Amino acid sequence: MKFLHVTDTHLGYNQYGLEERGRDFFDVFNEAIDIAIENNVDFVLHTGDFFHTSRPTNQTILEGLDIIKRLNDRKIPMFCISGNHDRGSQVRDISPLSILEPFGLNIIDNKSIEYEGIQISGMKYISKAGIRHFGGIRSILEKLLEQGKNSSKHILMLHQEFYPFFPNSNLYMEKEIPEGFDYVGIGHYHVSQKPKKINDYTVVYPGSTEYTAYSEKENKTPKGVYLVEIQDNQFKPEFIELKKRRPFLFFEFEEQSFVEKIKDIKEEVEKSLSINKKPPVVVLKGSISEYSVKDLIEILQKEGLEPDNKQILYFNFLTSRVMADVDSTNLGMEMDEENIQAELKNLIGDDEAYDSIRHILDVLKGFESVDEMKKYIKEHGVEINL
Ligand SMILES: [Mn+2]
Repeated sequence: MKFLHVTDTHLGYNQYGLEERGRDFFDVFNEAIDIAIENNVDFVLHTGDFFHTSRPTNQTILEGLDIIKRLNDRKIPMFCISGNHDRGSQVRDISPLSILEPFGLNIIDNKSIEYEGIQISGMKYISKAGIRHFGGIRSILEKLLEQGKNSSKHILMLHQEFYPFFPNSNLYMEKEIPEGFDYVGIGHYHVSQKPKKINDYTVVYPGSTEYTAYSEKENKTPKGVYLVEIQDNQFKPEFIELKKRRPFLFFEFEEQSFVEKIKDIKEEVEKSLSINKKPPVVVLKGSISEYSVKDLIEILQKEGLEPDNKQILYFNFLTSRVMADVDSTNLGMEMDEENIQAELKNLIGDDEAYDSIRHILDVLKGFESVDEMKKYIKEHGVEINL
């Protein structure tokens, strides 16, 4: 018996507003499916964030259906849970994964099923505010464990912020996950981890299939999936690297010697192009005081370095201003959702208040207009269900 464990595919994420980045997420998801098919697996596990948003575009839904169809054609079922990105607002709408359900996707949100002698349980992502409300997740997991008490092979699928991967989390695996499960597959943390034995179960974090936000730590670990063999009630996970991911090249620079960096950048880009088909994203990190990001881009252009989809896909500047210039703080900083959340957390300064506000924002994201929101509040009051 064999299965493939993939997670955090974030289908539909056009990072930096680029369609090419959207294609990248689709490419690596398909590469994972290729691996499943080549290895003749019995099923595929997906531990959340199949889609990047709870409102994928029609194009993205079609791409999701394409993935499911490829597996259906080979009679390989996929078992999936909802992550924080694709669970739906919970107030206004259901998870977008439900669209794929009639076409064969098996959603294991807070339930347990038996498949060819293997018990498969899953819990959809619960926010920090939700965890406080329930007083942890152990009681939910105990109920799932109970449903598979006669099985010697019990898989648990989770998408949660466990300590120490999320240093602010107070969810501890040893405390929250009861003994009795055999394989605990977890999504949400995008940096892949070596399988680890905790209590009597094996914990596996495959990590995301692509980068959703650049981090140096993440760039040092390969992107991939786990191929898991079940032999004599033992789970044997083997990491398989995904080769179709977009290469990211990282450079730290000093403003004064920026021009000198260009030689390094050119060399590394060439090296990357000789190994990878895809032109790289070039990440440039440094402090600036006299120049703006626009100035730096002009310097690069003069040297013939320009994003053109042949040599370099995109320049991602991670810059901070050294001078106390209020208007230009973080100029050019990549303001994606994770950065905005970090800024907001800083501003609020209180973890609990931040979690509640983030939860409310998540709910509000599900409304398409202010009128719609007003109507909802009028009908239901302002109490927001966790
Ligand atoms: Mn994710």
